[in-house]
Amino acid sequence: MQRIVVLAGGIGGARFLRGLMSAVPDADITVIGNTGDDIHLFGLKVCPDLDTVMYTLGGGIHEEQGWGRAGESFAVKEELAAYGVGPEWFGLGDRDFATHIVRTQMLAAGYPLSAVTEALCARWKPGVRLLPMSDDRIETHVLIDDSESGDGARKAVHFQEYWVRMRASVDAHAIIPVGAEQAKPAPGVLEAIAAADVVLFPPSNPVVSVGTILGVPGVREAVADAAAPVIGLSPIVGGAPVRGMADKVLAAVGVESTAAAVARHYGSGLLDGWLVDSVDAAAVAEVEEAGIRCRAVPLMMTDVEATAAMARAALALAEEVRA
Ligand code: FO1
Repeated sequence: MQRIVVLAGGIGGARFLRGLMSAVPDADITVIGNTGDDIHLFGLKVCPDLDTVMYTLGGGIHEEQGWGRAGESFAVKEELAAYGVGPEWFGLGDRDFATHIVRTQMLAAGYPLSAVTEALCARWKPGVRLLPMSDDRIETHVLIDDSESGDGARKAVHFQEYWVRMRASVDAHAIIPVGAEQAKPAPGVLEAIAAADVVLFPPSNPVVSVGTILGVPGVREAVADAAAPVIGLSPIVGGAPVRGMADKVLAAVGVESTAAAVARHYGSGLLDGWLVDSVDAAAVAEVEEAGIRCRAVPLMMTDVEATAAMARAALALAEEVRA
């Protein structure tokens, strides 16, 4: 059975996984999920990217939105707002609240996040092994101009505040994964990478999703040293992110929003192969000059079959690299 490890962010990662599972239903898939987007709200621990993968693969996701639960209601949020308790800009629904209550209760009882995630997945049966990148708390913060100070000062805001409240409308000067330096990979993460037949970077955000996972001490090295081919799919098509605001956080780390620049950002030390969209076919030569095998194929995840075709192309490129 083919062992596949996927480093996944939220919506893009989850949708890619659905295509991958349709392409290779018998594969043994381990997902290493980003937890840098995690946020503590109302005393509860919210893990957006883990939940997005769990709900998407488990059939509970709000399909159009890509995050949160289908058939959601917002009575708790409205009641909190009536007490003047926010933040009002973050949409936590009633069904979703239950997940965060169970998670927080288990964490308070002493279970690590990896065990809690396994327990939540016992209900959702996502069909993959979902591991948080770390059991330790890591929170991505974004350095922006402090518009109120007027003297050129900067301030750090939580990633969710930058992404959801501010819609990445101001420049990000730096991305800071608070806590990463002291963090350890969760149990099973390094072992899964070492035992993989192929490692995939889905078209997730290269900075705040895949980049944050690689930033957990030991993970980047494990991927670089993996015997398996490492294949990525570009989240940038025609010079712009397919979804989300990846261009803002790429600029913060000095990377242009092009498919080739993102491949060079990961580098040939990590990547063996890179898929760009057909519209970026001209970038293939540039990526190959950087020492990374590259192919141009359609990369729009319009439906499960189109996404499965992307996954098959990634696995075919892995075979080519291996040969
Ligand atoms: N994204 C939004 O654009 N607005 C929200 O209010 C929002 C709430 C939310 C609640 C739970 C959850 O699991 C995800 C949520 N997201 C929301 C998505 C999330 O902010 C980001 O898309 C990811 O963190 C980036 O991967």
